[in-house]
Amino acid sequence: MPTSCVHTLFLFCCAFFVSQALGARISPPHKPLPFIWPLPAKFSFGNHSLSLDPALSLSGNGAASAIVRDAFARYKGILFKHGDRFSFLRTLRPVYDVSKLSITLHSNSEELQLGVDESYNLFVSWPQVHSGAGQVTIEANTVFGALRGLETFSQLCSFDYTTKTVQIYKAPWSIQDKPRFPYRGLMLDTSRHYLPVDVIKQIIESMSYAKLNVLHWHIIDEQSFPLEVPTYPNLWKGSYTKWERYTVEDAYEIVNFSKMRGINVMAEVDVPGHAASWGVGYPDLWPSSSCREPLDVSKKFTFDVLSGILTDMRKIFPFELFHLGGDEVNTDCWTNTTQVKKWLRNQNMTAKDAYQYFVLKAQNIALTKNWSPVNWYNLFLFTISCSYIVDMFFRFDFFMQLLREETFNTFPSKLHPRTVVHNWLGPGVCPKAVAKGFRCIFSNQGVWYLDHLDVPWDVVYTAEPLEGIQKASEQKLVLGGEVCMWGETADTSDVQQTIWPRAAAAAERLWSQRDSTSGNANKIALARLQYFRCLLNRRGVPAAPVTNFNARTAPV
Ligand code: CP6
Repeated sequence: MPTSCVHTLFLFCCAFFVSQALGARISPPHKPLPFIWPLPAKFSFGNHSLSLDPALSLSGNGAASAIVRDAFARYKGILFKHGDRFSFLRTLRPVYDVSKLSITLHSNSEELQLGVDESYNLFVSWPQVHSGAGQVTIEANTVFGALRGLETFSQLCSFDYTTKTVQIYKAPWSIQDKPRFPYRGLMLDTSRHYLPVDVIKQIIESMSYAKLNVLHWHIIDEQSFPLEVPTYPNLWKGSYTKWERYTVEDAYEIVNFSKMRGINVMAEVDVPGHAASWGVGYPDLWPSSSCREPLDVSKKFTFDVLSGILTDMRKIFPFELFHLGGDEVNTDCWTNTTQVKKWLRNQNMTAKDAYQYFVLKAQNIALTKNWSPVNWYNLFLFTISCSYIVDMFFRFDFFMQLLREETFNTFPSKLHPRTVVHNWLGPGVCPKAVAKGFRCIFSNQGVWYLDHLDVPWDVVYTAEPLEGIQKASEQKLVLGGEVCMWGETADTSDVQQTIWPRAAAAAERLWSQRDSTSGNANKIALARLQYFRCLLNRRGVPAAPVTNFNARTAPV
C-alpha cells in the first residue's frame, strides 16, 4: 500500500475517533427533563410559550369545591405576584393565549385519608392563533388530585420580565401523574423548641409545593407539653412558658389548614418514655420526683390520663393513623422506685414485660378510638453493622441504645396487626417488618433525619424505601416514608432552611416512579432540585442552597 494511502487511512481513523470522543462529550447523555419537582409519572411537552391571562378564570365542576376554589386563588396569587401593573403602558389590553383553567372532578368526596386518590391528568392545549382560547384542563378523581395538578401547573409557568406576562413554557403539555407511595411525610417536633402556629402553617404550605401529604406532629416530649388537653387541664403547665402553647383551636386550625392543602396530620403522643413533661402538671405520673421517666406503669391514673388525652385528641385529628412513640425506653426508674418495684413483683413482671404491657395497653386505647397505632422501631440489637460499631465508639447515644427497649425487637409478635412500624434506626428495618405482615414507614435515621446536617441532598435522594423488599405483596405494605425534623437543634430561626431543600429530595423519591429516580438519576436531578429550591425562595420559603453545605466535600 502506498504510504500516502496509509497516511490517509490513519488520518481518517484519527478524525473518526476524535469526532466520536468529542461527540460523546458534547451530545447530552440524556433527554433534558422539565423543571417540575417532583417529576410526574408520564409527560410530554412541546416547545411553545403561551401567555396566561391575569384574569384567568376557573371552570368545570371543580369550581363547586371550596377546597379547589381556595387553591386556585392561592396559585393565582403565586403566579401573578407581579400583578397587572404594567398594563397602563399598553394602549389595548393584550389578548392572552390562555384565559381559562378547567377542573373536572370524577367524584365529589372530600374525605382525606391514607391512600386517597391523588392522581390527575393535566393538559395544556396550544391554540394555533393568539385567540385567548387556549385551554388548561385538569382531570382528577378527587379534589386532592386537583390540588396536585394545580401545583404542577404552577410549575410550568413563570413571569417573563421582557414582556411582563406570565408564560406557560414548553406547551402543549400532556401529563398523567400519580404518587408512588400513599404516605409522604414530614415530622415536626414542637417539644424541644416551640414553633408558633404561623410557622407551622408556612411549613405546611411549603409541603404542598413538594407534594408531601402527611404532617407528623411530634407535639409532646420530655422537654415540654405545649398542647391544651381539656380533660386534664394541668398538662400544659409542662409547656416552656404560658405563651408557648397550642390551644385546642390552634390544633383544629392546623388540621384544617392542612386539609385545604391535601395534607393529613398524624399526631404523636410518645409513651412511656419521652414523657417527663406530663408530670409537671400531674407529678403522680412520675415514678418519683427524682426519677421521672418512663411514666409510672403501676398506676391506673397513668392510663386514665393517656386515655383522656387520646379522647380529646380524637376530636381534633381525623387521620386514621396515630403515633404512640414507644422508643428509647429506659426502665431503670421502674426497677429502682419502691412502689413500682413492688407492683412489678406483685404482677410477676420483669421491666421488659411491663414495657410490653404499657405499649400494648396504649395501642388498645388508640384502637378503641378507631386509630391504627404507629410505633417507632429500631433494629439495633439485630443488625449491628460495621458503621454502627464505628459509631458506637464515637457516640455515647448509640451506645445507650443497648440499654433501651424498643417495641418491635422486644415483642414483635404481640403488636396489634394494625400496627404501622415506623423505622428509625438502621437499614433493613422495613424488610423485617413487612415480612411479618406489618405496614411500615421508612425514616432511616442515617439518611432521613434532617437535623443531621452532614447528610448531603443526594444521600437523601438515593435512599430507597423498598430496598431489600422483593415480593410485591410485601412492597405494598411499605406505606412510604417521612423525613424527620427533630427539634433539639433547630427553632423558628432556622427550621425551614434545615427542612428545605433536602425534604424535597425525599419528596421526589416518594412521589415519582422508581426508575426515574434510580440509576444515575441523582446526577441529572441536581439542576431540577436547584430550580425547585429557587422556586421555594421565590414563594418566600427560606430554603437553603442545595450544595453549599456538604460535609463530605469539605476539607478534612
Ligand atoms: N426524640 C424522640 C428523639 C429521637 C427519637 N425519639 C432521636 C434519637 C436519635 C437520633 C435522633 C432523634 N430526639 N422522641 C428516636 C425516634 Cl440520632
